[in-house]
Amino acid sequence: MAGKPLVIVTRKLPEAIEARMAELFDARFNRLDEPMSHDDLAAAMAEADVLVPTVTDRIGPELIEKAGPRLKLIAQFGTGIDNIDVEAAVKRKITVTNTPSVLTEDTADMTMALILAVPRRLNEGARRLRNNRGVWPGWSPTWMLGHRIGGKKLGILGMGRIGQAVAHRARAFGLEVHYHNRNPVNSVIEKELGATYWDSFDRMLREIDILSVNCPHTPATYHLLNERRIAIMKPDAYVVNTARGEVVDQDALITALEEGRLGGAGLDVFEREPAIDPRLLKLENVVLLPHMSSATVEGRLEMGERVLINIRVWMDGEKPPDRVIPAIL
Ligand code: 8YV
Repeated sequence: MAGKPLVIVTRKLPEAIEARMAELFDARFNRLDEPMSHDDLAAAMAEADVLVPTVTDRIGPELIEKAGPRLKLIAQFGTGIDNIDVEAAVKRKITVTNTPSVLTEDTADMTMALILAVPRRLNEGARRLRNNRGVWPGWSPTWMLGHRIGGKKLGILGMGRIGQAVAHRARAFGLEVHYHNRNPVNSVIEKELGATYWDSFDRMLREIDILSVNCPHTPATYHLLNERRIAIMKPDAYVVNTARGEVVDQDALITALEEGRLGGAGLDVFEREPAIDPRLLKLENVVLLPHMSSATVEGRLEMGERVLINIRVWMDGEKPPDRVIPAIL
């Protein structure tokens, strides 16, 4: 393309990334570290050649409809793209890209941290000390007992890049790996992970001790873990979610936890973020994190680099490497 494209970035990004963007593009940044309002987003989309949004921007069909004729690329800073109506964008000949792979390991690390933290009551123990200003009764044979990780059955919902990275870690901790996915993964990978494929999510749920949600949020995965399915899980099973809140019916999960029909939960994502249901805050056996599984300095820089590559390749008139193809195509 002739001249520099107008690139509008909706959120504050790492300094080094913004500096590089300022060199390469006619870049406009959001100086406030807050999501843009709907109107500001609409104004940005009316004007820009490239929009760089994040998970906190809801780019629905009505915003895409109103996009200006110059908008040709939505280069999401993030892997999940459930905040963008990709189908509507592609119909308007707007390319959508994301930043896959670079946050796989960080997200899997945090998933593993939750898989350990919930059964071992890590957060609860830490809170006891902190809330009592360091006063505790001293070691006891029966106090703060959690449950052993090794030998338990982990069920991974969604065996993509992150699911597989979780499986690798889980095996090292002696967990038996089970998974449900649209299709089984390649048999070599399956063997390497020692993973058992379950065609039926329901049947897997009945067997496992810990469920890790690692699939994207799509219309097909919305509330995949619903009231009926929670009811067939073991009453002492744990649910860990570092994917998207919408994959789990949060109300049903809370009710099951309140009624003691589940052992606990580790949640990094929620339905209706950034709102946190106050009932969750009252549950001892729930570890809550503020959507921070991919939050590492290294990861954020690599995400920014992916965004830069996608924009530059698009500027060269080529197809950006991380194009998101809607399911219908
Ligand atoms: C990102 C995420 O940081 O990439 C994702 O899908 O959920 C996050 O961890 C966020 O999406 C940034 O847009």
